[in-house]
Amino acid sequence: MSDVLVGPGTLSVDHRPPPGRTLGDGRHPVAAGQDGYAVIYVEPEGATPRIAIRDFDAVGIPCNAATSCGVDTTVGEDATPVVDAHPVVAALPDGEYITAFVEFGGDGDGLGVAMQLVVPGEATQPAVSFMNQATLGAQYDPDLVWTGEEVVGAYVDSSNLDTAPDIRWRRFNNGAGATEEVLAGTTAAEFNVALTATTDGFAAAWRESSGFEETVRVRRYGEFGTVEWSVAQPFSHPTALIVLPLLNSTNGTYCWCTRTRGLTPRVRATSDVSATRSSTLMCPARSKAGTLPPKLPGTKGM
Ligand SMILES: [Ca+2]
Repeated sequence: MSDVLVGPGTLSVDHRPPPGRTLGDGRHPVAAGQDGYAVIYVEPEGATPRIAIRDFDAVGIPCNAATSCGVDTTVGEDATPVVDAHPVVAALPDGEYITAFVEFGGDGDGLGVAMQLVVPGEATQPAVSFMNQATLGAQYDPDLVWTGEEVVGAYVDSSNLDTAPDIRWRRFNNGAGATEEVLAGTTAAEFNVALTATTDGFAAAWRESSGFEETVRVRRYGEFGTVEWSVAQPFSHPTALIVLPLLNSTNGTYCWCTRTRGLTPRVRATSDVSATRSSTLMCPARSKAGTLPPKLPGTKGM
């Protein structure tokens, strides 16, 4: 194996360091499908930050013009991405990718969540549309998932001034979006939503914060309705840095990483059978070069 740059290498100009690239904090900056996988990232240092996607074939070879796949395709050329665009991507079954990112001004009021279909190898990409329907104030931090039948998107919404920040979600089928719905809209602060496909639908996990109390909630939308459960964050702290819910539903186990300032990062898991079965599975020691982290039970494909 060898490391591969996701985009062309750039040189320094006028003794300034070359521009950098970041994956952002989106839950799914990488997506794999039947034909390969793609990485979406931000080049934040231009007058307008640039979002780009690089696709690889099924065995990991970077696609290029010779293989008729896209090379470092710009996403959102007709939009205004922000530095904290936190782009995400989901692979579609026809070799295309659906992307989402945060941009400014395009929805008519402040930040909004833009979506764009990416067709590898095409010189002209489809136009941007918007995931959010309510546009008042800021909509940001999206996630996307392909369920096998449709695209589901979710994002943080601040259009309801009494309860914001909330989380809304929306289904998309063949490019048409259904009416958006409130996924979490209490007076607590809901944020950091993550999505995953399940055997009969999808599941969402998010953080809920009220005062000094914090809870991770998980809701599963399936063939037989919805199931929701939650787990209090035992390591909640006012200076907690971030929680990244990492969902894996192959065996009903849902994991996330808790990173709290001054404490060891922890990976926790819960099952939709019973929230009381949640437990701390791993407290990773400082990694040694060449040492793989221990495997979590049932976390294949996260
Ligand atoms: Ca807006």
